[in-house]
Amino acid sequence: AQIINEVSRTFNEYLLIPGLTTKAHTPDNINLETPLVKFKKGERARISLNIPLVSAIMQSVSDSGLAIALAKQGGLSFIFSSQSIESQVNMVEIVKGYKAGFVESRANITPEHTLKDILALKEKTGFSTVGVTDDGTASGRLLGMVTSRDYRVGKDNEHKKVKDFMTAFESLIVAQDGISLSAANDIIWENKLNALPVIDPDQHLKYFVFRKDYENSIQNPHEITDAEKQLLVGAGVNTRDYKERIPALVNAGADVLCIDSSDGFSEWQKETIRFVRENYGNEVLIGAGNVVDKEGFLYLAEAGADFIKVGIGGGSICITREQKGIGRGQATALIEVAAARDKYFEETGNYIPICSDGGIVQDYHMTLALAMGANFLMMGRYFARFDESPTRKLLVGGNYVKEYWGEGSNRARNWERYDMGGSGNLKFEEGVDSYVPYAGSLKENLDITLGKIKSTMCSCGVLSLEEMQSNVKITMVSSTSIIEGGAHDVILKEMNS
Ligand code: MZP
Repeated sequence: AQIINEVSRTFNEYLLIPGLTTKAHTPDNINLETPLVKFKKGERARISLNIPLVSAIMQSVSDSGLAIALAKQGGLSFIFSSQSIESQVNMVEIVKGYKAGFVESRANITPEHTLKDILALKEKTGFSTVGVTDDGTASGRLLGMVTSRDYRVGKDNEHKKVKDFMTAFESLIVAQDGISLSAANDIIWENKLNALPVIDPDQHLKYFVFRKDYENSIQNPHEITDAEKQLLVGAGVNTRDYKERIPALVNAGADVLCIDSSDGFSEWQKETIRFVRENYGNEVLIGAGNVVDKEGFLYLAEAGADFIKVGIGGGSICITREQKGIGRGQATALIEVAAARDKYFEETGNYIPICSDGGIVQDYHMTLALAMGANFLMMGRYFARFDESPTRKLLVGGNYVKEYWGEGSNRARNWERYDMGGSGNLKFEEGVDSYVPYAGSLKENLDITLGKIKSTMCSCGVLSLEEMQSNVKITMVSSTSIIEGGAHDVILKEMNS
């Protein structure tokens, strides 16, 4: 074997050194925009993000609820691929349909709630839509509230309930999957509803959108147009069923795809990218990974990846390093791949953004990763803590927690992510099932995190991520100076009380 003597390092072992802060270096002037996909010298990326954060391709992180919340803040989610094609497509459609009034809420409303309770929830959450689905699960998660058995449209008393809700909310959605358009229109006529039946290409009803003034008139059937598709959403794919999954996701309107694998330096990934290029040219955007060195980067760059993810074994729920002995300290992997990306750009004129995936623990690790050359960051643990993540919030040992499990755990059974060929199943676990501390709403937390990133950039005297990558100085720290960085040699009051 070739032995690399350089120790591979994590973010914790580095700090940023302040540069000159001028009067122009204020948080309001900081621009966090970043390219998501490759572009040629002198051109701009077809998709850029307003903030350099994406959520992990994981069951316990990226469903439509989180995707909507993050896209609204300028980031992007990759809807997890360890589910049926149909249900992944459904989640993508929910995000893309959001503008058409499809979904807006995460408050847990039960049939027991009175209108007064709901108004209080509305006040608290700022959500403006309440929804009803057939079974309260599946697509019900998007609204996660009441079932249409409780509030079926068309019966007098429930009609009243609909009316009550309408005084509190902008729109009410009742999913009645699969009803024909004419049956949907009958319901609307019979009940004198001002509702928009949203239909699929087969003219079957997907859902109604009720308007605030729903008693006034009857609207024409309404299909989601390309103008209403405003929120960005990505979707994970694997190297097994990509010939079926990719066309379905493209049809559903996914803006960008990403091959989800723990080790992306493989012919399987090259074949998957080739499938996209042969069938869609450069129209469909697809990222690949994960890699941890320049050879892996160059292989996927040459294969035609639109962005490349970096990181093996650094994820908070990941035990790949223990199980297989592969991986690399995240900071070292990132620094090497960023240098390879820059050299590749110099030589070919093609800039391929890189994403640092996994291992972010502190907010300042994000700033470090961006300064080390990441164009954007993928995080699981960070987002799993929020209200909008799809998992249960539980009270454990007196503290609120959210569930968070790895794609390589027995719970997720995402064997395609760890596929090394041969017959398909999860042969051994590479991830754990865990809890993370519950942290509240995505927006509130993200505002604080972005505030910290911007403040650090002001300290470093830079206004954009590009400037940060070229100008900032980073220093390694000894283990003793890491201790110096926390509160030390004092008796903390809260520990004593
Ligand atoms: P983190 O943000 O929780 O530290 O890491 C999230 C990343 O860990 C994911 O984006 C993915 O690359 C990786 N991951 C997901 N599941 C597993 C696993 O079960 C894993 N081992 O390593």
